[in-house]
Amino acid sequence: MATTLPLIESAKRLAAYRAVDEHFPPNARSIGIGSGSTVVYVVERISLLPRERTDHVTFIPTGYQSRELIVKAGLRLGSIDMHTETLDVVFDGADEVDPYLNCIKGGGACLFQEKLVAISGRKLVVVADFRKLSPSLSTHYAPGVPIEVVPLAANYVLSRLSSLGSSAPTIRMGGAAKAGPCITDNGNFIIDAPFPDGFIPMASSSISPPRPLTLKSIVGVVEHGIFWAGDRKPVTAYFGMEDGTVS
Ligand code: ABF
Repeated sequence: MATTLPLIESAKRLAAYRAVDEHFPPNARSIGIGSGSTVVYVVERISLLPRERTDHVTFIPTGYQSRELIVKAGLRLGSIDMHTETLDVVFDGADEVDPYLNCIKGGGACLFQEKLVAISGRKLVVVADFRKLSPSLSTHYAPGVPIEVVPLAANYVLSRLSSLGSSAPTIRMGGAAKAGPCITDNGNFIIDAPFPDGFIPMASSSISPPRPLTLKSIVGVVEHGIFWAGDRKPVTAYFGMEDGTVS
């Protein structure tokens, strides 16, 4: 059965509403808000909460889009560079999630700030529709691993990624006309690096730890889009399913 757009949007909304209902703390002080279209429903649900639960909360964005979401919802906007305490919870989307809740993120080019905010939170709650479920990272999300790189180093990083087994690493083009490279909120490029063989399955995770570490060791790489559940506080995920359930 062809998956219709309304079905996908309904699945996103179901996941987002359930996540907020189960993880927005009664005495929240600071909440991280990720990027993408599913997180739109997270903010929608939060804005439906009683004002006494949200008026005193600072909402930390992960880029221009989530900043706009927070402001338009009339919620108090903060900024990660001005925030010192641990965030109560971070809600964010993902491009691909494996059974160990490892994620590929960065399809929206916000991965650096998403990872900075995620690592600053007590827990990360991922919200996604059923299309994001994957048996092993880099097998479903065709563009591959988004990697934020310093523009000057982009060609060097491309060559290193090829030597690491990426089949066709490419600099992501931006804008409607795709006339030039996509420029992130931090002034960098994004390289999308597909790894057709996926990641070496490990007992505790579906990705091989050296691979993410290897990516970070390439000169010019600012951050990569593999969010490895093993290296951070608890991760929870909510998937809106085609049959209207949430798993
Ligand atoms: C964001 O959510 C990005 O990391 C990722 O690309 C995006 C997924 O978008 P959507 O929710 O629209 O599927 O966090």
